[in-house]
Amino acid sequence: MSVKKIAIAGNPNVGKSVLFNALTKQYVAVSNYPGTTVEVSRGRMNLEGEEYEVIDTPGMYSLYSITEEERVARRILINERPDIVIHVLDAKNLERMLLLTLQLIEADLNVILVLNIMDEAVKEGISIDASGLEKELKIPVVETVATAGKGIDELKKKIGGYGKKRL
Ligand SMILES: Nc1nc2c(ncn2[C@@H]2O[C@H](COP(=O)(O)OP(=O)(O)O)[C@@H](O)[C@H]2O)c(=O)[nH]1
Ligand SMILES: [Mg+2]
Repeated sequence: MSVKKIAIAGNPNVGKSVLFNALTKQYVAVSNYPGTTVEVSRGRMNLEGEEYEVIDTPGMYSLYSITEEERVARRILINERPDIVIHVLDAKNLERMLLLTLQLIEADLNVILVLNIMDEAVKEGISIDASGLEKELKIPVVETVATAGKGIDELKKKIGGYGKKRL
């Protein structure tokens, strides 16, 4: 059985690595991306009998890369063609960060949108119509608090569902 690939992508400091650790737990390998000094972590996750490789990609603001980190992230997304891309964003900065979601969708990637740091968003009085966003973007959307493990089970369900429907 072939191993499906999941890339976790998004701006720096949105909780990608916390989410990566919540999904993978063990068998994590950290190495420099070939020809660069940028470190990329790869781990394994088993979900409903399906084996996945999970990749924690370097922070990126745009798919049209400027920094070496962004170039590595782009190469992983475009050259490695992961089966699923989890776009993690900071729910407090939803509008600004949705641009990258749209770029990922336009690049024909299978995107799951994770609205992370919902705890702080709620404290700031921000409420998000996640199901409206799902309908509008036509991709799965999950609200999470990665540091508290909230929403991780729902994310796993969406990953499993994506596997059955689209891959
Ligand atoms: N309050 C809150 N902080 C979070 C959450 N997820 C991540 N963080 C914090 O955000 C910071 C950046 O997380 P990290 O996973 O390193 O972000 P990355 O740069 O996207 O990999 C860390 O201090 C985390 O503890 C969350 O859901 N809520
Ligand atoms: Mg990180």
